Amino acid sequence: MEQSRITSEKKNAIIFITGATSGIGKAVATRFAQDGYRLIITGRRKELLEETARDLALNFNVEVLPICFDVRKLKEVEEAITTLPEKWRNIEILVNNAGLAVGLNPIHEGLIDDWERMIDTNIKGLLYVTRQIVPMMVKRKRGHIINIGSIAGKEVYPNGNVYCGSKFAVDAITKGMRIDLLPYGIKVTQVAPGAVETEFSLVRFKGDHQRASDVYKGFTPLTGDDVANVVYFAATLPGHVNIHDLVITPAAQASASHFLKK
Ligand code: NDP
Ligand code: 8X3
Repeated sequence: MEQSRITSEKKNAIIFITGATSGIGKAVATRFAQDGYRLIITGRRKELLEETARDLALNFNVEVLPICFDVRKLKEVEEAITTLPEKWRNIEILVNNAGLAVGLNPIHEGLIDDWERMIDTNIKGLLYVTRQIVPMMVKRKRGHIINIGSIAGKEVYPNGNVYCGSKFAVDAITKGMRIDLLPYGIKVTQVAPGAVETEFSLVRFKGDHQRASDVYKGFTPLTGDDVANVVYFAATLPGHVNIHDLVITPAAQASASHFLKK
């Protein structure tokens, strides 16, 4: 009874997903669209974002608002969120997904620009978006924030240094959010995946397709849909239930750096 009340209430709800032009974010948007949620989707690649919005609206008969901005740019984030039309302001679920790894170098050979891109996107970008959206949730005394962390935020692997650091930060920030937002009835969840085959490795290896596809050779990686199903599950539990933290890996992955490869 409780479950169905909450589920039907949530069906008209608005879900805000950062980084929905590909991979996990796009799969999350699709999963929620399938069940009739209203979506705000974001990303930097304007054409791709608008095409994604059109496809989702058409295929699932839902309202989709695409807003194009770079999570690293505070002014763009503020402008995008403060100017949301009135009917899009009651955001029920925020999925902080936009993120990336750039490079895989030992610390003494790391490129400062790579480090800054990861820190600015994965930590500061997540904070900029959260800071704009959460006061609206606090005011309404409801909401759910789902941060996409990583197994790299649980364990460090060789050459993962700064990417791992950025995801350890997401892990800590998620815990802090949960404590601070407790009085306002806002749930906070982290979903921390292992290897998921998306554009992630292509971005990490700066467009080197061979290196990117080698990452997933010899085992079956997760898909964006696998992670989206878990996000959906966490988001649609009854009101009194919250998942704090969920690590999901391919069956062939036992830790950040242990894989069973054929
Ligand atoms: P993708 O590269 O496929 O997707 C990343 C998304 O983030 C894209 O939509 C991209 O959109 C967006 N994005 C990146 N930088 C910015 C930015 N500065 N401003 C706005 N949007 C941005 O990778 P995944 O789907 O795999 O990654 C999604 C999240 O999952 C990331 O946080 C990643 O760290 C995490 N993760 C991934 C794992 C994996 O193995 N793939 C495992 C564990 C966690 P656009 O380029 O249009 O801006
Ligand atoms: C992405 C997974 O293991 O490449 O967060 O860091 S990993």
